[in-house]
Amino acid sequence: LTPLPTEWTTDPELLSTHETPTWYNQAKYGIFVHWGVYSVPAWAPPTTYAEWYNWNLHNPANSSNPFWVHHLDTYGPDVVYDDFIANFTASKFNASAWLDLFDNAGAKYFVLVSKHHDGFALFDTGNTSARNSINLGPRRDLVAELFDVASQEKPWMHKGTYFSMPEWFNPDYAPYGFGEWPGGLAHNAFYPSELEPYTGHTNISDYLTDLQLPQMLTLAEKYGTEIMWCDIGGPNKTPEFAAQFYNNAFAKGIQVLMNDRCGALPELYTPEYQTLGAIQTQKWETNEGMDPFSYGLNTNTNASQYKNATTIIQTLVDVVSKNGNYLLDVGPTAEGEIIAPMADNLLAAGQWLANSGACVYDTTYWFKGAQDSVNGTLRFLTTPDTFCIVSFDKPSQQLAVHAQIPILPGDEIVYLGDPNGNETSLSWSVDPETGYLTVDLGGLSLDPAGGAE
Ligand code: FUL
Repeated sequence: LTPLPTEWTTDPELLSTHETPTWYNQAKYGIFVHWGVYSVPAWAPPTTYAEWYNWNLHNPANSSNPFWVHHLDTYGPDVVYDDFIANFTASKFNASAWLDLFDNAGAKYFVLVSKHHDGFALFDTGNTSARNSINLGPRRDLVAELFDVASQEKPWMHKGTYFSMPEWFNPDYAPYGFGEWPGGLAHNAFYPSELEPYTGHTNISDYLTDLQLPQMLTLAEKYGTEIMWCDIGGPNKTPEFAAQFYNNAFAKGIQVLMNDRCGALPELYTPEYQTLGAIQTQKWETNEGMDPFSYGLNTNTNASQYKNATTIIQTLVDVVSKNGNYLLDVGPTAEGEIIAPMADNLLAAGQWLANSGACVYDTTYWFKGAQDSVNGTLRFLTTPDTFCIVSFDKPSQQLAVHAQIPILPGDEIVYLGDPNGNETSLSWSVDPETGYLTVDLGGLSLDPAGGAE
C-alpha cells in the first residue's frame, strides 16, 4: 500500500504513485487544439501531419519531397517557415466562441497546444524566449485569453496545455541532440541557421534549466494549467517540475495530471490515432484529429473526410468502455476559426451526448468488457445505480445481448437514444439457461448510436 503523499519530492518512485484526478476520470471527453504558425501553410500530403510542415519541408529539400514542391509552387524559394509568423494573425480568434463550441460538443476539458515542436509559443515565455505570440504575429497572449475566458464563462471546464519538450531548430537544443527524431537527421545538416534564423531566439546557457523547466512552471503557476500534456519526452527536468506542479496543486486544493510524454513519468498512456482492444486497469487517453491523419489544419483534406458524429461517438464510447478518455483534436485556421465542417460534426456528436451523456460521463467500464457482445457492436458502462448498453448498430425489433449483464427482476430498461430526449421504457427478458438479455425495441425509431440504460 502507498499512502497518498501530502508532499511530493523528485523521487521517481514517489512521483510514479501520482494518480489521475477524479475530475479527469469522470470527464471522459476533451478537445485538443493544434494552432500555431503551421496553421498558416496548413498543408500536407494526405494522411500526413500538417503541423510538421517545417520539418518536412527540409526532409529533404528536393523535388522528391511533396512539401518542398508545394512550398516552391505556392510561396516561391524566398519564403521560409518563420515568414509565416506574420500571417499567423489570430484576427478572428474568439475564445468565448471556442468555449461554447467545446461545451456544446459535450467536452469537459480542453488541451491547447501552447508550443509545438516549431518552438513558437502561444503564451508569455518571458525572458526564456522571445519566440511567442505576444512579441510576434498576433501580439496576443492566446493561452491567457482562452484560459481566462474559460475560468469566467465555463468555470467547470478543465484546462490543459500541450507542450513540446524539445524545439526542432532552436540552436540551444542542439547540445541535447536531434538524433532521436524521425529520420535521425542532424540539425545543422539540413537546416542552416544562418539562412533561416530562429526568430525570437534569446541566448540562454542551458535549454532545460533556462527554457524548458521555467516555461513548464509558467504554464502551471501563472496560467494554472491542470493538464501538462507533454510531447516527445527526451532530455528533461520533469521530476523537478512534477514535484512543484503536484505540491502547488495540493496547496491550491485542485487535482492536476501529466501525461506519459514528459520524459520521466508514466502517468497517462496516450496512444495516437489508435485505440486499445482491451480494458486497461490504468487510466489512459487516446488522441486523434478530426482529420484522417493530421492535428493541425490540412487544407489538402476534403472536409467530407472529417470524423462524423457517429464515428466520434462510437470512438468515445469504445474508449470509455475500456477505461480511457478521448481527446479529439481540431485545427483552427491561422485567423483562429474552427471551420464549420469540423464544428458541425462536433456539435452533432454533442447532441447525442446531451441525451445519452449519462452513459458516458462519470461512468466506469464494466469489468467483463465488450468481448461477449454480439459482433463487438455493444459497449457496456456502469454507474452506481445504472448499467448502460450502447449499441453501434441499429437493431431492428430486438436487441440481443450475449452477455450475463447484472439485471434483476423488477429492473427497468430505458431507451435514451431518442433525438428529442424522450425516455421510453422497454420490456425485456433473460434466458433462464444462458442468462442472456433480450430487449424488445417495439416500434422505436432508432438513431444511429442509441443507448439504453
Ligand atoms: C505527436 C506530434 O509530433 C504531433 O504533431 C501531434 O502534436 C501529436 C499529438 O503528438 O507526437
